[in-house]
Amino acid sequence: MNRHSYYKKAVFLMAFASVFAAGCQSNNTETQVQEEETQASATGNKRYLSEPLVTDNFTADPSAHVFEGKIYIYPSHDIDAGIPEKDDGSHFDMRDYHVYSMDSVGGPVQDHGVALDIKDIPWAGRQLWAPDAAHKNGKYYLYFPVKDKEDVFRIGVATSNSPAGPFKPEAKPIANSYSIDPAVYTDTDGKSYMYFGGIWGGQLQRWSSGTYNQNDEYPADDQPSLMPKVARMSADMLSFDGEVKDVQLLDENGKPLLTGDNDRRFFEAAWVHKHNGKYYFSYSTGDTHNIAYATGDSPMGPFTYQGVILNPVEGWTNHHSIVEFKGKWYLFYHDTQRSGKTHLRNIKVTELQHNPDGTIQTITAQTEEA
Ligand code: FUB
Repeated sequence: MNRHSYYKKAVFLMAFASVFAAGCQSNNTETQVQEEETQASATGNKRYLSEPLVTDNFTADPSAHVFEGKIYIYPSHDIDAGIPEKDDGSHFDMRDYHVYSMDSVGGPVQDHGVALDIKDIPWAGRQLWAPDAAHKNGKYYLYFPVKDKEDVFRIGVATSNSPAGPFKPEAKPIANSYSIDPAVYTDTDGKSYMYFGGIWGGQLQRWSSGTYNQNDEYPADDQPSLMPKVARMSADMLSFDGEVKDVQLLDENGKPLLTGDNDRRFFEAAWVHKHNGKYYFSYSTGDTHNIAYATGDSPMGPFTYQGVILNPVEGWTNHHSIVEFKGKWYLFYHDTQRSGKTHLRNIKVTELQHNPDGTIQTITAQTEEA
């Protein structure tokens, strides 16, 4: 399968980023990276669609929601932990979450401080990856993937009375949860669903048999690809109500997308939004890392592939969220503008347009001038 070409692509992009971030290579501290970011931007001849929303922390994987009349953002908090770059993503060694809020897009961004720390999660081992949040029954829920003490990614939940936290984690991970990138969508009828899964560092390829297998197993290129997962949430939002199912991503002929279809098949970063009665399932693709979307008539799927929302961004990961606020739709995403390093990202926002026929206009986050 494409694991090795995927790794080569990451190496290529890292090399590109290193040239782009000339002068940043020999040091790893955030302060030094900050001092050199202006120079890095200037040497790259790049034009960015949006500027970083946060500049005193590195942030990624922004899950945005409207709570209490504001936009709240739940990102990963990237750090340089000094872990060497590794094929399994060990260098993405994040240890806490900060929550951010904005009264308006373009206005000031407030940092609400540490909302959850890995040392307060009794079952956690390492690597707090992309979180999401939800609101129900007057409570706020933070969903987070982290490796347990056996180094297997599981998904946990923590609760708070405030969207800003701090959040108190449950004693155990959500039963039957695995892999990464939880995204919780609450439908207009009040039912909630968790979408999750991520390939390669996210370990989804180790769960094909239904139980964890130390070895990576990928379907052949001409076989249906690994699909993201979905589960209904229980009324108290703390567990799955029923079994975990595949989210079927189909092509224009109603056939499952194939492993070899790298431009369209699932990789990671699931998100669901609803527009004009249609459900939009969006995600990062194959080894190409477009943010693509597929649409369907039920939150459980199936979803039919439609196109690209966001072309690949600088830095090889691509992870987004989509939210409506005061009558406009926004795409939150990240890139590596500030650091030029794949694991030190910065979150951004731009407007997203649905066309009258329900398709979404493709966004390009950066252009390079000759
Ligand atoms: O931030 C760590 C991982 O990188 C996320 O879980 C993935 O979606 C990718 O953005």
